Amino acid sequence: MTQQQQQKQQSNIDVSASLGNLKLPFCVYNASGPRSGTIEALQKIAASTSGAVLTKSATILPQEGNPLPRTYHAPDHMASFNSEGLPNKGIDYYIAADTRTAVMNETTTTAAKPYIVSLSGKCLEDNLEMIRRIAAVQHNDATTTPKIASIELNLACPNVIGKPIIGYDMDQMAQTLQQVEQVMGECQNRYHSTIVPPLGIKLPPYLDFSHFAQVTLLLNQYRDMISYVVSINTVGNALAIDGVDMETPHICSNDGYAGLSGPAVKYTALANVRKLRAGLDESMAVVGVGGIRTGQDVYDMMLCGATVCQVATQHWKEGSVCFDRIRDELIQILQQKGHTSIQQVYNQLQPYSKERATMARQQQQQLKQTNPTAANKNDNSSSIDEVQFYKTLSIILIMALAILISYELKQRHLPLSSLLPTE
Ligand code: RRO
Repeated sequence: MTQQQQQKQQSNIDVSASLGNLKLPFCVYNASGPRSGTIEALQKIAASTSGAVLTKSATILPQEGNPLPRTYHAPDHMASFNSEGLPNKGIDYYIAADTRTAVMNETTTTAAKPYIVSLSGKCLEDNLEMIRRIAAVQHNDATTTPKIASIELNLACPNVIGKPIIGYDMDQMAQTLQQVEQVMGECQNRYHSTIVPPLGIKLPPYLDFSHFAQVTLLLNQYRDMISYVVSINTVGNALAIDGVDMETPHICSNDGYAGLSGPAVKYTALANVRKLRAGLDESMAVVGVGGIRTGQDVYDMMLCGATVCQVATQHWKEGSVCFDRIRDELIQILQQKGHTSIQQVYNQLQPYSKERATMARQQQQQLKQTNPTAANKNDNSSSIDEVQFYKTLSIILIMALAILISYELKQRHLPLSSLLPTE
């Protein structure tokens, strides 16, 4: 197939998605957190391929966050740490009509993308007040102002010193959901039903099956209010230390304890998405987030039952160009697998079977013969093969050198000891 034909086929592959009643031109967007705290940062997301624009979690008032240094990237690129402590410009900044207009005017794609506001109040009353303000501001909007398409209520921030993660306390979470339902109902009555945007709930990672059972039982009771859940927030209270030089944590705030993100958490995120998808009412979508770097990572999340995905750490490190790259990679995978739409992958993870393992090995071998470059990309062992190759090459070179030296010594009638340094 020529490059032109390939491009034409690629453009026919549908990577758009619906999240509740939101339409996303691309099924991947930014996570709340890195590069989402200012109008300038949000404009870059709006101008990119990202399927939506999501703000940093807001508190009622602007705040600076925890003291620096409060972030750390491990040198192996597998893990990142943050104890940001909710630095943000305050809810009024993110919901102002001027902000939304300035941000969303940067959107260059023909399809509109949603503007979503994340909330992480310091207490329940703060979250309720922010929901009231969103309803009020949308009520006063001009028809041309881009809407706040959804609210992501963050019940999982690990970095507010002295405040436990709400998502781990089922009683507190139940009380929060009950109060939010009441306030959303009040706003709908006061204004108009479409004024209060659909709600997503951001969850912490769960590690025990009994916790998945508890949280899904609770969330299912609010199926009429919750459009989607976002899983996972960072793995709370991880510790990165500099044991070589400083013998201290890398991060100053909160005694060094910080939220863990990046590729290391991808496996926990996949499990959370799969367990939530299995336990939640079908009417609620699951947004997959945690360790997504590549198109393959998105594909894996979709297999586990994510409807759309968010990118946090990779967006932090690479900037908004990551969305273009991930989109291209995802389209290529879909094309290779013969899919015409990302929706065909949704929740399609199959149980392990020996037959599938054999089939996969055979497919990989075939691909190696027909397209070695693509096969290498799919095959994690290729880099291991490369290391093995260079090891063998080094041994051969060392042996050749030894033979050459011993030959030279023989020619000159010198003993081996003549190579040793003299006093
Ligand atoms: O700002 C933060 O410290 C932060 C938040 Br709100 C969050 O939800 N998750 C995280 O890892 N850091």
